[in-house]
Order: sequence, then structure tokens, then C-alpha cells
Amino acid sequence: MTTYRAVIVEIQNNEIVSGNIEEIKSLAETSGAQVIQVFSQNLKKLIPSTCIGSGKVQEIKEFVKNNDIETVIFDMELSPSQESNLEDEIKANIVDRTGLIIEIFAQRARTKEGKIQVDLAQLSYLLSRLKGKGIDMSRLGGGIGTRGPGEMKLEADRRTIKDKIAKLKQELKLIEKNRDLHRKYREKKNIPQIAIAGYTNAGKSTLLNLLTSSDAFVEDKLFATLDPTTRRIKLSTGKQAIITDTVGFIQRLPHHLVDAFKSTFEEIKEADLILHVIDISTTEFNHHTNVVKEVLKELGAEHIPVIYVYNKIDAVEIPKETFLRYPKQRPFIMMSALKGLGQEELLKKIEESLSSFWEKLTLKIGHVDSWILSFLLSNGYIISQDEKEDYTVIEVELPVSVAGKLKKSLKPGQLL
Ligand SMILES: Nc1nc2c(ncn2[C@@H]2O[C@H](COP(=O)(O)OP(=O)(O)OP(=O)(O)O)[C@@H](O)[C@H]2O)c(=O)[nH]1
Ligand SMILES: [Mg+2]
Repeated sequence: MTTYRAVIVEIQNNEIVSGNIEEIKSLAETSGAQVIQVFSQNLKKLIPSTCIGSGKVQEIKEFVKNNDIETVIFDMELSPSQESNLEDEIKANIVDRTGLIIEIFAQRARTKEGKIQVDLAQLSYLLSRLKGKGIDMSRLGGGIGTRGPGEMKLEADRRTIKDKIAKLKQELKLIEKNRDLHRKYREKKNIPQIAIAGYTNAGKSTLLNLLTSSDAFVEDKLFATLDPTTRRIKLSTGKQAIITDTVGFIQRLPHHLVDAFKSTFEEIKEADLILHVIDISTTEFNHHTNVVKEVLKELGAEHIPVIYVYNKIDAVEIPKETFLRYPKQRPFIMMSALKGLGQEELLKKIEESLSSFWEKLTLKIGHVDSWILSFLLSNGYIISQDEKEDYTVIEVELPVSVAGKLKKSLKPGQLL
């Protein structure tokens, strides 16, 4: 990864939300920035042309010149004209929060699907910026209907971008279709789906690795995971489920990204259970929890049962009893995905939560109907089996829909 020298600008103001300084710092570092300085300004009123006041602009300009700074990162949304005004004044790259997050996604996309999604987000972000610039330019031009050469070039750019967006959307559709087929297959097999969701860096991939003994990519940086990873997980009774690790959430997740990553978020929407992973070693964890709950609601996933996984218990100083007194979401468990603490309890909770997925039947099967036995062996989980001379009594758990079908084809007396 190429590194670059950067400064961060944050504003304290009632109108806009400037986030947490630690978070924008780690976003910047994730993108390769070496953060040399942070500038803060308390502003009663935002300045339309440059967002921050002219004195601050000069101060940053000086610093940039004297310290070889390449990029100035603003922890807020800038309008296209603010961005170009600042660029002209400060003479460095200007990046806002959305631009920074999209850049990180671009650096991290690995699979074809991920890359297309990021391209899509970048282009739609660019298109929205061009629109803004176009409006500004026509205002500068004066009269209605005056279209200077710049305006016409913009028009052409816009068309090219729109064409590209349409093409990418088509490609994505094809990939999604394929994924849908996989999902349908899983549904037919009647395997419950579990989605791991949570704020970025909460430990989602670490949890997936723990539960499935695999080695998905884990890193102490934001957005290590972009592409959903799906694995099979065996529960204690031998039952199986499918578990998917997904992209992390963040406050003020750019909507260009949410749109582009729709299919990734679909995985969450279709789940039978969500494990909402929360990093309790950060003081911001309650706020993060609310952000994730909000995004889940926006995705239309608020009806899905959730287990709140309070993770990184090994990294907090507070005793368990103190933590238990904090307000918490329920049902919850406390664990350390890294150290494997609380794994058994989590698996138990998962099974409890998924229990309505299976139905328990007790059957009396005569030897002539041995096909039923083989059907049960391949589709269900045998709890007990009692062989008699002419028949077998068998206790079995089957996915509800499979049980329903089986019951229809049973003879009287076979279901106990
Ligand atoms: N101390 C401690 N660290 C943990 C625990 N779980 C995860 N981590 C660390 O937290 C960092 C992030 O872990 P990941 O599993 O990549 O987190 P993630 O939620 O998948 O992050 P993104 O994919 O970036 O959204 C890594 O450095 C992990 O080693 C834990 O239980 N305790
Ligand atoms: Mg991850």
C-alpha cells in the first residue's frame, strides 16, 4: 500500500456531525495516510464557500506548504464547489469523509463482485459531484440556456458515466442471479442461515473463524472484509447451519456504498438469525450498537431475531459484574472471539434461537417402510432409535417444511 502525508480537519458545529476523531484517524490510516496533524475549528456558522473560516484555511495552507502534506481530509461532507475552492486555496488534494470511505473500499475490493460494486459506488459518487459542478457552472455562466464548452464537456462526461453505470449494474445482476441460485439451493436443503453483522473492526471475521475453524482475513483496520464469506457451521447436536460474515457498518455510511453493496446486505436480510457483534473494548460501543441497529432497520432486517455478541471481553479492564450492570441489548452473550471464551454458550444460544427451524417427530416404522428410515437419516437428526422385532421407534428432528411433507406421506399409526 502506498502511504501519503495527510492532515485532518474536523469541525465542532451544531449543524453538521463531525464524527469521532479516533475514527476518522483510523479511516485515514487504513487508506494509507500518515496523519501529521489534526485541525479543529469551533464554528457557529459554516462558511458556504469553504466550509471552514478563511483564517483556518490560511493556517492549513501554511502548514501544508511547510510540511509536504499531500492530502487534507475533512471529517464531513463537502459540496463539490467547496472541494474545488479549498483545493485552489490550499493547493493539496482535498478528500471528504465519503470520498475517503469509498477510496478504502476501492483499495480493499478483491473479488470481481466487490470490484464492480466499488466501481459502481465511485461512479455514482462522481456523477453526483458532476451534477453539482454543472449547476454551479451554469450559474456562473449567467443566463438560462447558455451552455459553454465546459458545460457540454460535462454533459458528455455525464453520459459516459451513466453508460458505464448501466453496464456495471448489468454485470452485477448476472453475478447476483448466480448467488440467488445458490441461496435457493440452500433453502431447498433447509439449512438455516446465520448472518454476522456489526460495526467495522468489531471482530466479525474472527468470530466466523472461531465458529468454523477457518481463516477468513482478519486485520486491525477498518473494512478488512468487503466480500461476504459463507461457511458451514456444526451445532452441538450435529445440526448444521450456514453462516456468513459481511461487510462492517460505520456511522454515516455513504449511501452510494449502501446502494452499490445491496446484494451483500441481502445476505443479512435473508438470514434466520443475526449475530450482532459489538466491540466492548471501545468506549463508543453503545453508539456503534445504535448505528448498526439503525442500518439494519434501513435494510429491512429489523424483524430478524438477533443475538448481541459483546466481544473482546479479554481486552476490557472492567469486571464482568460491573459490565452486567450496563444497559444492554438482549438476548446477549459476552465473549472473546480471539481467545475462544464463551464459544459454547454462544452455540447454545444459537441453537435455542434456531429451535423453531426444526420439528421433533416420533415415528413407528415397520421394516417394509425402510425407505422412511433412509430418508430420515439423510434429511434429519436422529435423537434415538429403538429397534423392535417388526418395527423401529425413532425420534428425529427435521426442518419444519421437510417434516410437513413427510407427515403427508405417512400411513396411519406411523406418527406417534
Ligand atoms: N482482544 C481481542 N481482539 C479481538 C477479538 N476479536 C477480534 N479482535 C481483533 O480485532 C481486530 C478486528 O477483527 P476482525 O475480525 O477483522 O473484525 P471485523 O469485524 O471482521 O472487521 P471488518 O471486516 O474490518 O469490518 C483484529 O485485530 C482482531 O484480532 C477479541 O475477542 N479480543
Ligand atoms: Mg471482517
